[in-house]
Amino acid sequence: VQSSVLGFPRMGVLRDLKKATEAYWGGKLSREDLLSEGKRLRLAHWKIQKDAGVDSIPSNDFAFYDQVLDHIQLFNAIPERYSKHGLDPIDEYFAMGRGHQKDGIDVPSLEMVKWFDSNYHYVKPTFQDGQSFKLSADPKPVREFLEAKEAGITTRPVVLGPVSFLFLGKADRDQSVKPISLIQKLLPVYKELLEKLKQAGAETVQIDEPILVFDLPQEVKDAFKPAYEALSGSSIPNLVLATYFGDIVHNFDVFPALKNVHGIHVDLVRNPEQLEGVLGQLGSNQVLSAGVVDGRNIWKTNFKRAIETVETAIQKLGKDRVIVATSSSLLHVPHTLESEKKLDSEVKDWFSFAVQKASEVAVIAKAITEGPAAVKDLLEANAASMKSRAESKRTNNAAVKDRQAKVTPEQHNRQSEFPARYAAQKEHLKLPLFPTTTIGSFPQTKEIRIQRNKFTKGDITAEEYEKFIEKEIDDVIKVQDELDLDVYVHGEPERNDMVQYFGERLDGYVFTTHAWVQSYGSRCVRPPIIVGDISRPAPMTVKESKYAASVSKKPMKGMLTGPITCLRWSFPRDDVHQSVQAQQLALALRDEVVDLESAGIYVIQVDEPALREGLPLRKGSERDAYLKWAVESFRLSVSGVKDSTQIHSHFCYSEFQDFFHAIAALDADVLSIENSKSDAKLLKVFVEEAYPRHIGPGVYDIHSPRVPSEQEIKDRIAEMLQYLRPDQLWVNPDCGLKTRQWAETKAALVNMVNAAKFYRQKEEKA
Ligand code: THG
Ligand code: ZN
Repeated sequence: VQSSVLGFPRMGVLRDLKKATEAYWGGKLSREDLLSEGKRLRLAHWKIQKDAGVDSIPSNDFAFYDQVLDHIQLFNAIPERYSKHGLDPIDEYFAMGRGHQKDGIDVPSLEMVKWFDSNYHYVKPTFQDGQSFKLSADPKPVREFLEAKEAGITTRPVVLGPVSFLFLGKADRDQSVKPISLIQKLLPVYKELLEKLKQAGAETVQIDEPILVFDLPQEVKDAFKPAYEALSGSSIPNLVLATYFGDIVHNFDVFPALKNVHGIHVDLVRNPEQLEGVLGQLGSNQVLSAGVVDGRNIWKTNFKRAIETVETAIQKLGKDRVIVATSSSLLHVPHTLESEKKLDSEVKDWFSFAVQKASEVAVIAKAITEGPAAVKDLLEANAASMKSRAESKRTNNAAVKDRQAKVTPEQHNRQSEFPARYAAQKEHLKLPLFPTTTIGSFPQTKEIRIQRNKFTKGDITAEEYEKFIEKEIDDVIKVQDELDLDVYVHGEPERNDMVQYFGERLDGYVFTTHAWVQSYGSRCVRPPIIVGDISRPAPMTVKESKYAASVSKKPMKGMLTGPITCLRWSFPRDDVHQSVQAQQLALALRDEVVDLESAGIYVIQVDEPALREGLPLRKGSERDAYLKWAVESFRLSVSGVKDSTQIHSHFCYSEFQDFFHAIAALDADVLSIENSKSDAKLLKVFVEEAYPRHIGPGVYDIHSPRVPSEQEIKDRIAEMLQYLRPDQLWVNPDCGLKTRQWAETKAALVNMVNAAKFYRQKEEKA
């Protein structure tokens, strides 16, 4: 059998690509040097996979910003507002990815959205009424295939399939075109591309149609037939059609339309149970690419189990018709475990990052092709790692399991219903009408990053760092005094990424030094890893919040990240259901919430920005089950406090209509939501559903440095009051202020507080 990798991370060992692109954007690296850095990385990554023994090595998986954006340029689906300036192709590309504000040009970026249920974001294609397509002059997949060929490596180019490319896009603003209706116009361009690849020497192309894991509208399903009839024949390379992040059983009616493709790839890590059905659907010559090495998580593959899965397929298809593959692109895992010098050797032995996973597919294929004896030592070492993990003390914590067994239904409920809580909070907090607050973070200045780095490196002592943080807190409190806000925050100067911050303070987690994963463009995250049962050895945020409360004359808001977000933005365990891990996190956070209350913090915000992205990709029972345990874990985390303590939560998106009941079920006393860019009509759902609690729809957009005028904010509040009661409305920006500068932050907040005061006085007179 052959081995294959569906895509490799492109950042490089030390986030080389991030550094190069950011240097280029900052004018510190030439275009030529940027392009050659891209080439160096591609060659390095092909070579790693070749040396690992991978048979089918991907090309065109590299992207300077995002692989979907590459296709927008490849097919010339570039809105005119980007193309009309005559920018160099790479600058036009970055303009779509991140906007362009210089040389007299001012265009915002295209929209960026989450890639399926991952923490990666892709750039959403936008189509025009009357959209046409044209293959770019020097098509990137062909160029990169030839580049690899020249280096002596024959690759399997990866392209996003036509149906997914359209379905993952949308009509451009003010346009009404239905993307899928463009299929006939798009196909000739795909055909031309595939023919060019064949002429260049590509025998096989990986064509990704991951949307097959969704529930698809009929007209989208119907588009597969003309698409894959057009993309077949002797002038076209063999196609391996790849799906991932779910099963495709519900879309088996599309299979007849795929009869001309050479092979089908399925994710057997996420959905091993689909194997049997898929085997039954394959045509008599079709190949199965079996995704048995997890592309989304960092766990070492269980060779025994993977080999058994592949053998099941071989029994039906024979060795020539099965490929051993990663479940998805390895884009979602860090580059190499080799860089982790500080990881405890016990746990390090359980992990596998992209470089190691490339070896895993090759070893599994070899074990099958040549027999287990050929890789005896590797199989034995793997079995030993599996055993070590299963039996480790780090994995199992009896006290945590015991506590989980004792969780009662009442622990998910506050002491009283909202009206009684509100009465107690009113008495206790004495907040005015239209209370003003911010979402948590204040600008993270260069100085903060410098001091944090010094502390991490040991250049300053813990005491010096603590003094520095206290001074930063003093400063933001002074600012809030001057602004006359009503509920203060401490500004979070001590935190880097919030999930990383909490992961570093919880038992059951380990964290890495170099394990970065691309989140979007040049931005990366370093997810902490959940290895075992989670518990909280000591308070995590109480020191800073308590200090802040001690120097502030108004209520101080404690700031926590909720259990679902901690779970989803970490690498979770794969040996325990996610609901169990979420409950463990919830219990740890519950203790933190109670400790904050005991320390005199009576407003506590627990954020769940990842709640929505965790929704299973298909509607139905799986979604309902997720929402049940997700909501329960949030409620468990916040319900240990008195009625007089006010629980807030914040959501970074305004598309909550389809998911309103889950948000309502959180039972948070105050909900702040990102609404500043959307129509206030979206708030109608709160009226229709008779939502009783309090809401702070963002009154201005923090994603831009623009300072909104007082009048603008007043107008915004007026719109909101068409839907929300005056006693229900909070006034706040639409998200944290971490990425903003101080000058614009203060100016905007002055206007915001004045606008709130205007309505407060008006209401008091009435
Ligand atoms: N944390 C985590 N995941 C996330 C977000 C987060 N996923 C969704 C969304 N927020 C993604 N947004 C970002 C925003 C900024 C950065 C990364 C993801 C970012 N990263 C720094 C960089 O790449 O330079 C590194 C940060 C660090 O030093 O820790 O700026 O908020 N987990
Ligand atoms: Zn937000």
